[in-house]
Amino acid sequence: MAKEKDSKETKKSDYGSSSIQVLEGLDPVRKRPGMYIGSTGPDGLHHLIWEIFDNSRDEAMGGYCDHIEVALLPGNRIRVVDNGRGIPTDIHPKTKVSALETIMTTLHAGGKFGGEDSGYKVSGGLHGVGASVVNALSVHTKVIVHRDGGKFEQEYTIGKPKAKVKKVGASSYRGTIVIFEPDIEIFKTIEFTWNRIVKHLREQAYLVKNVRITTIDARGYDKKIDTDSAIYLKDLGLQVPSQSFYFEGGIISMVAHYNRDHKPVQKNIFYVEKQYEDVNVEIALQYIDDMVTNIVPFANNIYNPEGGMHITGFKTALTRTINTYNKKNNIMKEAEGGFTGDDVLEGLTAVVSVKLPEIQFEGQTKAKLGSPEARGAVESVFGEAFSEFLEENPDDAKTIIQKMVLALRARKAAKAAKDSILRKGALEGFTLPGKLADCQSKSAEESELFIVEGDSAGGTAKQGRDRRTQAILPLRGKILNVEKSRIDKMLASQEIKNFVIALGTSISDTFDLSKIRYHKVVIATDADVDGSHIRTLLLTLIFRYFKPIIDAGYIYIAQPPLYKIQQGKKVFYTYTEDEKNQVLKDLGIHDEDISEGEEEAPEEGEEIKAKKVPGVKIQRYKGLGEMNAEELWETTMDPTKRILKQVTIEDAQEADKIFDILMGSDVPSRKAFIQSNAKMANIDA
Ligand code: 0RA
Repeated sequence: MAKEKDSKETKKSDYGSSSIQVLEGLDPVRKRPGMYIGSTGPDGLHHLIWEIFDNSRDEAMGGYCDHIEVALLPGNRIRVVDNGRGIPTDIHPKTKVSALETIMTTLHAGGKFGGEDSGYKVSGGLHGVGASVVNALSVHTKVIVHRDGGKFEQEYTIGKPKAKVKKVGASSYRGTIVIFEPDIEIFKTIEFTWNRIVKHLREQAYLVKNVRITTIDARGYDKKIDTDSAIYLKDLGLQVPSQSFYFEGGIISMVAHYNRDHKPVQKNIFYVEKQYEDVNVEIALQYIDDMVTNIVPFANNIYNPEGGMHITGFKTALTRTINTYNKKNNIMKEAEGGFTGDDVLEGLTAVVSVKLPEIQFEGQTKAKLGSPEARGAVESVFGEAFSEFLEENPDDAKTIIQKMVLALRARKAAKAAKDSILRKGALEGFTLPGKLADCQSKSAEESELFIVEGDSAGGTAKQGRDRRTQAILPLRGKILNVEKSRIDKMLASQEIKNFVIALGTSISDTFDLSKIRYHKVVIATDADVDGSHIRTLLLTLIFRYFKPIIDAGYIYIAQPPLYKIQQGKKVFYTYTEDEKNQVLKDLGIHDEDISEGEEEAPEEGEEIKAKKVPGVKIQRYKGLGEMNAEELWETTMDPTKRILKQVTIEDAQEADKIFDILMGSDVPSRKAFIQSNAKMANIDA
């Protein structure tokens, strides 16, 4: 903590305890924790840290604090320290208790929620309700405040003060220390993820420049740590993991970090920070020599994976500014038709961060910013500043626009190719592919399409299926040779064309979900490298071109069993390692009965592994091809017995990312990915 400085005090003298509004007690938080922290799973658990950290971060954004430390302590405790003004400890006129107590025990209370003259007004909306929520969900909380020459403290048990705020000594420091232990009754399992905390805090350090953010993982430290008197634990020199972040450049550093392994097409990173009415807009961007777009949106320092109003405004202004500049300077006549939104996004890395007093998100999560005023503010601030940037950096403007011309040409070529494919009616489904063994039913609702790997698995599945409702489409193994996803290139692959025709929906402009021929599309590839490649490719294709099918819940992944266990006439299929062990136990078989080694030497190319147990045969399946038709039906296709995993957008997104790494032009990432996955060689989507 820093020594107390007078200059900090005078900055907001009216910001004492009187601006704190009082709302209600904490019972609702314990009754419905999900309402306040999103969930009581790992997300909610980590949210507690962000919530306490946010208060310190807001102090930093107000210019009152420049070092924050988040420590993981033994016994599931978290400790957050800052060198800000310290939570006021004087008596609140309305409640007659100290401001500290009010902030810690009253819902929605805190300087940040006060009136016009309260501190930096940034809260995360619904979930930004602060320290009292964390207090309510913790078995034990302690706050230590250094302020006004004294050291004060108060402790709480599930949100209730154990005693009044006490002055426990003198102090020449300023700042706040909060230590809390989440309540196991609420969270069931308490497991903090170090990497997740590091990632979040690094992101925050970019967003709040010139603030040092330290984190330290002292969970495994076996001697006592004096968490009451120590200030920053990092200074104690404990031999435990720690990280420290400080970025002078803020989001400029963030863009540079994202682009670190890429060739930039512009020399100078664009940057603007400006207030527009109530909205603060901060944007940094740089184009790289690649096709991918990476726009990273934040609203009040909360990441918005689905974008929202700020991103809409950003894209509008970007397209308009580029087209205006190009027209005026006539860099590329070819672009007379104008660049589309897609043309100007290729190869763009941008961080768009807005801050606004009354924030609204769309839907239940904070994934998408809803506040309409953010749109106009970004459009105006960014449009003006980016236009200026282009004028002032004509070399950068030229290389950026040249890159966009490439995108425009590729787009036009792809459209021509696609149009010709579509015109030929190749996808209209008049002629179903010969490889498809269709089902008899014409009702999509009851029909299922199984996509299997290779003709041999296709043959088995054809014999094993219920031909009335189940169709089989075998795909040839090596279909991965699809270049980066221009639609014409995708459709040049016969295997993919077969899949699209079998679906019946067509693709792109002519896509029509209502024409889908199966309400269950089941990807049933093997559990080996090739199998996961094909699965990844299919999920990527579906994610990029058939997202509504995922949204409709029609895409599934088959879950064939891992083991077949046979004892005499009894047969058990088990789908997990645990299940297998349970079955063996039920059969009265113990570990010592199982000897290592193959029961029968596997033939070449065959992957049956067996363990020796007298009288019992344990067979491990590696692929569907190892099963006969009856087994395949019983374990994987029979609707009354099989397990299907419904694919979510997140699964598909993940596959898309992996696909990008495997197939994309980002060579360093691909190398890193392949190296780090070489052992497993199993890209599970
Ligand atoms: C209310 C008013 C003031 C500061 C704070 C809250 C405050 C809260 C937290 C939580 C963690 N660290 C914090 N630092 C400050 C302003 C007090 C003043 O005017 O001096």
